[in-house]
Amino acid sequence: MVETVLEAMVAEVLASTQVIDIHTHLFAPGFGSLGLWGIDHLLTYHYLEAELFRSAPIRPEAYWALSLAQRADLVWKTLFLVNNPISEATRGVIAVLDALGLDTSARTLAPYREFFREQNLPDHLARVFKLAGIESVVMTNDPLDPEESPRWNDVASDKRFQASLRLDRLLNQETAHKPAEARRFLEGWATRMRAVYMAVSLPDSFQFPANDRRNQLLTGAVLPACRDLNIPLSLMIGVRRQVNPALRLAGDASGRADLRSIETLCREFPDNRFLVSVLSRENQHELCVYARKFANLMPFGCWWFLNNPSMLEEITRERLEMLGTSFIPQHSDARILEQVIYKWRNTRRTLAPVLAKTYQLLAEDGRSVTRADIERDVQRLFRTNFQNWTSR
Ligand code: FIX
Ligand code: ZN
Repeated sequence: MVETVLEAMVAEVLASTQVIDIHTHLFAPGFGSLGLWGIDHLLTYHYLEAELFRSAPIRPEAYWALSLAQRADLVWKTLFLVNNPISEATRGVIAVLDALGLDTSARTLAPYREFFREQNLPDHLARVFKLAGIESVVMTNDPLDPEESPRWNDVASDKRFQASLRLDRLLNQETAHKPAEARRFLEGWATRMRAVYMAVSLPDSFQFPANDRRNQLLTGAVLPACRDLNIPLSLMIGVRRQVNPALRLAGDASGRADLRSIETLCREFPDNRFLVSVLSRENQHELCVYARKFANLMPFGCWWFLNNPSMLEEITRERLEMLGTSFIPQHSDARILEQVIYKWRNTRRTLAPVLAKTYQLLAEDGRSVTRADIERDVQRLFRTNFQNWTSR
C-alpha cells in the first residue's frame, strides 16, 4: 500500500485515540450469559449466517436444528475452507483470530475453542478493548426484554459499559402502555440504568406526524422524558424487519425512508437532541442536508449493511464535505465481544485516507495542518461529539 506522510500521521492519530463506541449489542460481564464472546458466537453472527445460506446446500430449518457448535463448524467449513473469507464479515473473523495471536489456517475449530476456553473473561475483555482501541461501549438495553430486565436487580456498574434505553418493544410492538404511564416507566428506567440516550429502530415506512400509537407515545412520553432527563433520542431508520423470517436475525432488510419526519421532529422539538442513523444509502445525503438545517440533529454511524469500506468511505467523505467534523462517523454494532477488534480496525483503515485527502485539499487551498490539528478533529469524531451530545 502506498501511503503518504500525511496519511501515516492521520493513521497514527486514529490508532492512538480511544473511541467511545456509541451503539453496540454487547453487555457488561455482570449481565452473565447475555454477553456473547468466543469462536462459536463469532462464527454464528447473523451477518455470516446470511452468507452461509448462499453457499451451503442447507435449508434454514435444518440449520436451526443443529447445536451451536455444529452451526459454527458448518459456517467455518463453508465460508472459510470451501470458500475464501473475502467478504467483510468473514474477513473480520480472520482479523480477530490474527489479532489474538492465533494461526488463521486451522482446518478445525479445536485450537480456537481451546484458546477461548482458557481465557478468563475480565482479562480477555481488557485485552480486547485494548486491541480495539476503545475506551467504552454503549449497550442496547430494553427494559421490556424479559431476559434482560431482571438482571438489572443486581448488576454492578462498569464504566466501560454505558446503558442506552431501547424503546423497540414499547414503540414497535403492541404494549398496553398509555403515554402518561409510559413516560413514568421510561423516566424510572432511564434513571435506574443511567442511560446516556434512548433509542429506537424504525421501519422505512416511519412517518412523523401520523395518527398512530407510536406517534402518541413519542410525543406524549418519549420526547418529554428525554427533554426532562436532558438526554438525546437516537432514531435508527430504515430497517424492514423479517422480510425472510426463516433466517431469523439475518432476515431483516433495508429500505429508503421519508426523512421529512426528521425535519418535523427537529423543528417541532427544538428542546430535544436527536442522534440519527439511516440504513439506506439513498437517505445519506438528505440526512446531511437536514443536519445543516438543524443543530439539534447529530448524524451517526454507517449502520449494518453500510459498515463496509466502500460505503463508509463514500458516506464519510460526504459528511466531511457538508458538516466538517460535526458528526459521529461510526459505531461498531458489535454483538460478539471480539468483533470490536475488526470493526474498529476496519473503520480506522478506511477513515485514514479519507481524512488525509481532506487535509491534502486544504493544503492545496493554502493551509496545511499540524498533528495537533488532526488530533483535535479525531477527538471530536471519536469522542467529544458524543460526550457533548449526551452531556456526560
Ligand atoms: O436494531 C439494531 O440495533 C440493529 O443494529 C440490529 O437489530 C441488527 O440485527 C444488527 O445487528 C446490525 O448490525
Ligand atoms: Zn444495533
